[in-house]
Amino acid sequence: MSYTQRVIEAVKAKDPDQPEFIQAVTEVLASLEPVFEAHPEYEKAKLLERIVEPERVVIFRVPWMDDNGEVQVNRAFRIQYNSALGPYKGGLRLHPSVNLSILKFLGFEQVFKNSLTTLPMGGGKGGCDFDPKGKSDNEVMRFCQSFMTELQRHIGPDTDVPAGDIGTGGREIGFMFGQYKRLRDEWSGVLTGKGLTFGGSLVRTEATGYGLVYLVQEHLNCNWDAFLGKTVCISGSGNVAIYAAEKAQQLGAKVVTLSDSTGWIYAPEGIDVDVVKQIKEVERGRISEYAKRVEGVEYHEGRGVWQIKCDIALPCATQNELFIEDAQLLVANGCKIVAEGANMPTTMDATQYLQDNGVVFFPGKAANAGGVATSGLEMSQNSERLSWTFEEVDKKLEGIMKNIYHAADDAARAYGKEGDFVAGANIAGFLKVAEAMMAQGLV
Ligand code: NDP
Ligand code: 2IT
Repeated sequence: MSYTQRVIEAVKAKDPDQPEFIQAVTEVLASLEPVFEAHPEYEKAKLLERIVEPERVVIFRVPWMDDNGEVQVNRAFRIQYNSALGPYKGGLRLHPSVNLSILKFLGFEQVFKNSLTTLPMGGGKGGCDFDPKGKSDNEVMRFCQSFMTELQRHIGPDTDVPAGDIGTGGREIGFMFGQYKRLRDEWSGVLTGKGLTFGGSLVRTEATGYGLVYLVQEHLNCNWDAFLGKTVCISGSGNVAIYAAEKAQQLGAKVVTLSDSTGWIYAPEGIDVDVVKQIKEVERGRISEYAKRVEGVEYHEGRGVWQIKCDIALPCATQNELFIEDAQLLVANGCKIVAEGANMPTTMDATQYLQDNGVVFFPGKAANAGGVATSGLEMSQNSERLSWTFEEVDKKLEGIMKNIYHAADDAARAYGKEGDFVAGANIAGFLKVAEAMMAQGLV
């Protein structure tokens, strides 16, 4: 058995109850085989055994009181995965499904994603099984304050810098920042995704979706092609989905689908992003509302966006939302590119099927890195007590995404896997972390 296979088996034996974590480890390690053939010193240093184990995991309770005066208790986590490249960096997910397996998969992926950005950021992830849906602003505030009352002991601008993820947007980051500042008596860039009046960066809201489209655009441009005239299917209707749709349409594509956990819409003439923003960002409503407000739009309960014919598919909702049956439909309908706006939305067999059938596939750790990259730019601006213009940040974001595309492309070629952006992104992201860990000794 190869070194990578042995480590995968060891992870399965040690954490059999963590399916998402096992999936993420398997997907990364399986593509690293050629790296260990070229670098036997990594195996001797037990680099993989160290890399799959988080440096630290904090689990804590979050007690808070709801609007009826009833006590609620949630379970929260912060996974400080790897600090070889910089302070732990990664989002906070607020969703009832949150557990150790999901956060370990996200933290593990984040290590390599952050490495690909070329900015000095280690990897981390956190969150809580709290569901912000249906809660009042006051309940969300009380939850965020209680959550930060414990989390503040473990984070800091040079230690660990959390940000948003599913269920955590500007409102939640604002409440958390306020509580951190109050408890520590310190204004610092300890969180990213802050409001623009208190240290947030322009473009951070748009960054993940825009970055996703910039990366695909670079691929198209390198192949004498463009977004202009393309039909795009997107899943989700949150932060990533909305700004992916906005940028794709700015570049002349037509985005025809969006979804949420209740249902999905098909808009043959293209989505009106302003209407989606009003429903999702302002009213915190359901995507079904869209079909009530815009003529000629179908709404369906359940899942189903991947059955719509498209050139480019951008899964932007959550993990494991694009299955082998969906991959078969996409291929049958002539889809040419799948790029992951979400983290690990495509199952392993679906990814394999897409790649085997000539679809160019961009994994999340490359394609959605624009969000955390812009968080890195927010940290830089906070450190120098300055804020850059929209154009400046947007240009830097575009440059970083182009760079990630070529880093993944080059690494794939260098290791005999031309066109395999999964292998390329994993190898390019891993090598930098590996080199840094080797240089820093046995820690
Ligand atoms: P949001 O909370 O803004 O939106 C999430 C969207 O996905 C909503 O439409 C939500 O529907 C849907 N969704 C969430 N969970 C499920 C589920 N279990 N089943 C079906 N639909 C679901 O989150 P983001 O847009 O920020 O995040 C989306 C994805 O992108 C996640 O995988 C996240 O990790 C990833 N990501 C986010 C970054 C960021 O900067 N925000 C950066 C990089 C990656 P509903 O409202 O019904 O729950
Ligand atoms: O998955 C991700 O990269 C994020 N949720 C963004 C993390 C960040 O620190 O901006």
